[in-house]
Amino acid sequence: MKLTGVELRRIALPLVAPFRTSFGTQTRRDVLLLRAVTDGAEGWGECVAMADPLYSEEYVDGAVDVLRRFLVPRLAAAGDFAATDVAPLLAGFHGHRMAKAALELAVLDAELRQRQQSLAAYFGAQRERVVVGVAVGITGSVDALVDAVAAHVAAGYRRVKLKIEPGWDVAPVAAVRGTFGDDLMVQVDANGSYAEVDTEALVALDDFGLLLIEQPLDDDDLAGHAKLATRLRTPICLDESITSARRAAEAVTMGACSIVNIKPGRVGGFIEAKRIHDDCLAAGVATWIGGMLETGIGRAANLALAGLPGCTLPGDISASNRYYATDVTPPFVLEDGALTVPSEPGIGVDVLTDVIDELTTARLTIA
Ligand code: NPQ
Ligand code: MG
Repeated sequence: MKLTGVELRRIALPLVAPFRTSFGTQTRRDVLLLRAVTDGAEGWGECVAMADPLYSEEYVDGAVDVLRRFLVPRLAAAGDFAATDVAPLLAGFHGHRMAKAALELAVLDAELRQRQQSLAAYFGAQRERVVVGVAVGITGSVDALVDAVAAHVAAGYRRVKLKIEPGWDVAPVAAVRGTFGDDLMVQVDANGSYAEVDTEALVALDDFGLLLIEQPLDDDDLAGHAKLATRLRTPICLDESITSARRAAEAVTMGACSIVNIKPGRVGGFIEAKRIHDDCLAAGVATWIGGMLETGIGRAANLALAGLPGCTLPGDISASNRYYATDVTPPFVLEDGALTVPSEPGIGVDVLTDVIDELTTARLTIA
C-alpha cells in the first residue's frame, strides 16, 4: 500500500470521574487520533501519550511534532509498503514509541480493512470474549475507595487494580480485601513511586493474596526490581520499564519481573507487542494488556491482543462507560465481567466521525 496522507485530530474527552495516580490527577483525556489515507482503504489509530509527560517522556504536542516532521514524511516517501514495514522504516528515529505505534495502527487498520481481515484474526486471537479488569485511582479516604470498588463489582468486574503510592498501600488493600473477600482478583500499581527504603510497606502487602504488584520502582531500575523480587512473595509485573521485546526478555532473565504488562504504545507498536506476547508465551511468563484510558479505537485494538492465548490475566480494558460518557466508537459494554473481541475487518468497530468532529480541538493534515 501507499500512504497518501495522514490527518491528525486532537480531541478532548471529559472523564466521568477524576483519576488519581501517583503522578497526578486527570480530569479529562486529551487524545490524538490519526486517520491514515492510503491508495486502498483508510485506517484509524490512537496515540496513548498524555498531554503532559507524567507517565513517560512522551506527550501529545511532542507526538504531533515528530509525526508531522519525521514519521509521516518517512512513510509517505517509502512508496509501496506493508504494516510490518512501518517499525523498520521508522527505526532510524530514536524513541517516540507512542507516536510510532499510533501511526503503525492506522496503517495496519487500513491494510486489514482493505483485505477484509480483523485485527484479532491477524494476530491469531483465540477468544471471542475476554475477562477484563478495572483500575481504581487513589481516593484519599478508604471509605471512598471501598464505595468505588463496590460500584465496579456491582457492574460485574471480577478484577480490580488499586493505584498505590507510599502512605496509600496497606490500609486501602486491607480494606478492599476485608470487604470483598478472597474471590475478587486484586492487584496494585505503584507507577514507580516507591524506593528501596519503602521495602517493608511492599513486604506487608504479601499478606493479601494480590495477583501482582505493578511497577513499584523507577522505570530504569531493573536491578532494584530484581533485588526487591527476592524479598516479596507477590509477583512483580513491570509496565513502564518494558519498552521493547528485548527489554522484556532482559527483565525476565534477570529476575526483575515474573509477569509482563503489554501496552502497544509503550513498546512502539502492536507488532512489537505481539512479539512480546509470543516470547513470553514461549518462556511461560504470564502477560496481560495494559490500558492508557483509550477511546474505543485503542480499546478495540487492545481487545484483539487480549484474545491471544498468552494473555492469561485480565487486561486494563474496561467498558467505555468506566471512563467516558460518550466514546468515538459504539460503546464497549461489560457482560459478566467480560468484553467481546471485535471481529469485523481492521480494528473491527465503526469510528463515529460526527462525534470526533464535535470533540475536535485541533486538526492537521500531513501529506
Ligand atoms: C498504568 N493506566 O497502568 C496506566 C497509567 C495511566 C489504567 O492505570 C491519562 C492518560 C491518564 C493515560 C492515568 C491505568 C492516565 C493514563 C494513568 C495512564 O500505569
Ligand atoms: Mg501501570
